Amino acid sequence: MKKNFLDLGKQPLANSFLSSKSLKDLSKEFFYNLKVSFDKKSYLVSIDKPVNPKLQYTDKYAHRASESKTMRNAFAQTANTLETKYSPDIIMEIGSNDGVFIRNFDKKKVIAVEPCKNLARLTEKKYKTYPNFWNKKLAKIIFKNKKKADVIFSANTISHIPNLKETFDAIEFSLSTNGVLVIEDPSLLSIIKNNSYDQFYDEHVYIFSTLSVNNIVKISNLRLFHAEKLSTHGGSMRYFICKENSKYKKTKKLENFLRIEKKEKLNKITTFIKFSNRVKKSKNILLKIFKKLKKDNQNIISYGATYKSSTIFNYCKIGKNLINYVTDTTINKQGKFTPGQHIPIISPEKGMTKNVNYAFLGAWNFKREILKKEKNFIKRGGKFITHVPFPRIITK
Ligand code: JHZ
Repeated sequence: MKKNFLDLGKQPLANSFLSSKSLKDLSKEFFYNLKVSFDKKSYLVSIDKPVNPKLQYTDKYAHRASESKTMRNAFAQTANTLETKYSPDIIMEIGSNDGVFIRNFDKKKVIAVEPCKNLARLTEKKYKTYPNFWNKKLAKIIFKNKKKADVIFSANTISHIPNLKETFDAIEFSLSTNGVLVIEDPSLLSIIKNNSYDQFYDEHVYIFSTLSVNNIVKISNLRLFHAEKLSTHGGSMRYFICKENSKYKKTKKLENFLRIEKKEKLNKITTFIKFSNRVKKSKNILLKIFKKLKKDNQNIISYGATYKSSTIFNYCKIGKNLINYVTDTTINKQGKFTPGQHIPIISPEKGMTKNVNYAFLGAWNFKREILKKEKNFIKRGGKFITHVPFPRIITK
């Protein structure tokens, strides 16, 4: 039984950056109601009414996973660990984005699945890349005359696919007898602790907890046997899943995560109602900070045109009245406008000028990398604004 606990209002697609041409005809801008619910039976937290994936994963997909040094290093390290641990003959990635993970492997071993055609084109010359949505039909095509996968890896993708039963069924079909599925997604516990409600947007159909993953994989004859905590994306989890009858034993680490999450009451609706109240407070305090600075004639920009910040700007109604522009290193975001609030996006080279007094950390998950990069901004008196775990001004 699903119960809504959070209403983030009318939201655009977080990936729908507008060109100056599309700004002229806003009737085409798509909005949906972003409500988040909790299922008392499976403990799964999900968007109440997911958007059609065909509207989201188009050939204009903006996010490039290799854009930050932190993520390039994290993926290289993960690839190395999986290679050493499982020595896979075949490794498949679901949601290969710009190839930041697969490029660490011998190309003969790799199968990539990436439905955004602009991204699939980036890897298809070197790696076997399927420009399709992951489902059973595709799994049957891929593995028709091929040895099954020893490792299936998927970062920030499984939580994006509405039909989990079909997704996991297709994975179960594609794994070798002792093959391992390794998935990484934002951690529900970290979101609750950080008050990072911006992790809720159209693409994050699900925000997993260890408790919910443990339940949902069972419906496809899979078994969660191990979990690890990650620092990426403001707190993520890496889940290790195998076929029901394979050789892996449930680890103590996994049991510990399940215990912690029960202690933190991630299996109770009351936890999420309290979180929802904290979100409302966070919005009010953040708005107060912005309005006060603006009244004092301060120049405020935002750092990183993240999907996450689309939720914040549209929920808090932070627009061009409060933010001059957003900087982002991603070439195909530059020159565009943010979804819903239509704030211009420019390069950091153009944007991090002497006039800037405050920069909102849209990419707060890369705080360490950004503060290191922007030492000169801080030296000359520039300050950052963040909303995690509570809204405030920071310089370190
Ligand atoms: P970042 C996307 O979300 C969408 P976003 C997706 N749904 C998902 O799950 C996560 O990624 C993984 C820029 N940047 O990674 C680059 C700078 O400009 O937090 C990116 O555009 N300067 C798939 O968008 C953005 O910030 C910098 O120094 O919330 C970061 O986006 C750095 C470090 C980043 O994901």
